[in-house]
Amino acid sequence: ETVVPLGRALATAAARRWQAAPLIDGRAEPGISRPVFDPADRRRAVGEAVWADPGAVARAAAVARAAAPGWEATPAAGRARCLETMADLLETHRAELMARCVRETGKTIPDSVAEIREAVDFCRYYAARARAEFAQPQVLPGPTGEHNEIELRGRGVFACISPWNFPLAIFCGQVAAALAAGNAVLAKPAEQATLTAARAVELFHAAGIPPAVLQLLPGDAQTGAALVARPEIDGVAFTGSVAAAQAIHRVLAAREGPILPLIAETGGINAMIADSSALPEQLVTDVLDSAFRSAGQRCSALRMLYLQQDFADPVLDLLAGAMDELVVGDPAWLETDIGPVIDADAQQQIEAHVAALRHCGHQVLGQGRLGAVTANGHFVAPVAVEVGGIQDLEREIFGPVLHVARFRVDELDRVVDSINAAGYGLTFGMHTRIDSRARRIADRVHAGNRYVNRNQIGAVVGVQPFGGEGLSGTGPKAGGPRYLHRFATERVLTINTAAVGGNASLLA
Ligand code: UN1
Repeated sequence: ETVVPLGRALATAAARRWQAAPLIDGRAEPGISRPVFDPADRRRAVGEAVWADPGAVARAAAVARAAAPGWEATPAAGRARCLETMADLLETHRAELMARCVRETGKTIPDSVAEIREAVDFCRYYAARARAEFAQPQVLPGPTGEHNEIELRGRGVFACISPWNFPLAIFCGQVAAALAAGNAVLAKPAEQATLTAARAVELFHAAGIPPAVLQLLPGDAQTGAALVARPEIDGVAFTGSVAAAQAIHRVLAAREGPILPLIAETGGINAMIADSSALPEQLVTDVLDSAFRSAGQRCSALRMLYLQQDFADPVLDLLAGAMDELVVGDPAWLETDIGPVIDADAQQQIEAHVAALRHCGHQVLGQGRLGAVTANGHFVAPVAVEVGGIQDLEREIFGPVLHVARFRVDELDRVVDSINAAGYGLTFGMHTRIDSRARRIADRVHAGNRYVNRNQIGAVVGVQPFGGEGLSGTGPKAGGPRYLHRFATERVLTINTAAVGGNASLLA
């Protein structure tokens, strides 16, 4: 296959050549095709998607059920090799994948580079975990005259339901984990990110994953509902909103038959605390990154910044000045800091939230620079708004909106209590030069990923395993050593080696 440069790949979007359709046993199913619009310019269709109806979901589920035992029986090293080939293909096809991330989901060029890197890392990391843990049983110590071993095996068929905000990284991460653990996969990408997922599935197949083992079901919540209701599935991996995770949980709970695992990675109302020993320039840099990178459309993003009151004014002055320099514009331009938000609905919700805070007299800082180019897209200027504290935020606002509150140092523990009381537990940031305080506060905060004196986004696969507690997710963490266990079942084999006649030959 020819490798296309980024410029040509971006131009392909204008020609509407990108397609997504239900891919069942390697065959694209026809159906009503819907145009997919560029969030940076809603007049521009960048491709077309056919959504999977309940019939397509049922056909794919039957194919997956039949294919699952063969994939489970494929040695872990063979499964791992396919994922390593996939990682190589992602790198070879970097430009065209980046173009899809940019034009389909409005990701900036740096964010699109990070997408590819994270997708590659997930494939390689889970391949390595499969080789380490799934290749052979682990012998357990026990009494003499007895042999005990434990092994990890695939569960069967996994439904992987992924979000639009990491159209390649999380899509590939879920799929790679399920495949590495020995499962057949029914992949349902978010309705706003089907074109990127469709290309990823083609590459998985080119890497050697059998078409019956990985099938694509583009669609919306109805497609997802049809999928989680299928009797053929043995588990669900979901990343997205808390409300959608709870809905899936209810559907699974109402089913007859075995109790199925749900791996849920959901949202957060993530906080950062900065005391007045923090370095203001470092703090402002990290706040800009954490709150506004990816237009704030990360579950890890900073939403609630607590500043010690005796240095809040100078920090807010610096922050407002820096925010005014952020360039909001076409994500394909290198100088753009903030691209569009995903769609009209997202834009409207964010704008309504900010308008409501303004209406209640909250002070709004910083505007960003909205260029003329933004008139036809779903662009939102970054803002920071002063509020009383995290208790004023009813839900996660998924956009470039930072909330700020001031605290006195004797209120520090109360601030931590209110962060914990919000019920989420994804990321947390602490900026201080008092080492003992950093550790003490980090210890008290219920959050899966805690960061000291740096930004609180961009967890690196295998280095910072990522995932939350409470309303933020079920764990164990993606990109961590135990993630594949959620996609697997454990089997123990016990042999009486002292039995009359001897069973030692069973151990051969
Ligand atoms: C998400 O936004 O859905 O650390 C999760 C980070 C990313 C977040 C991914 N791993 O910023």
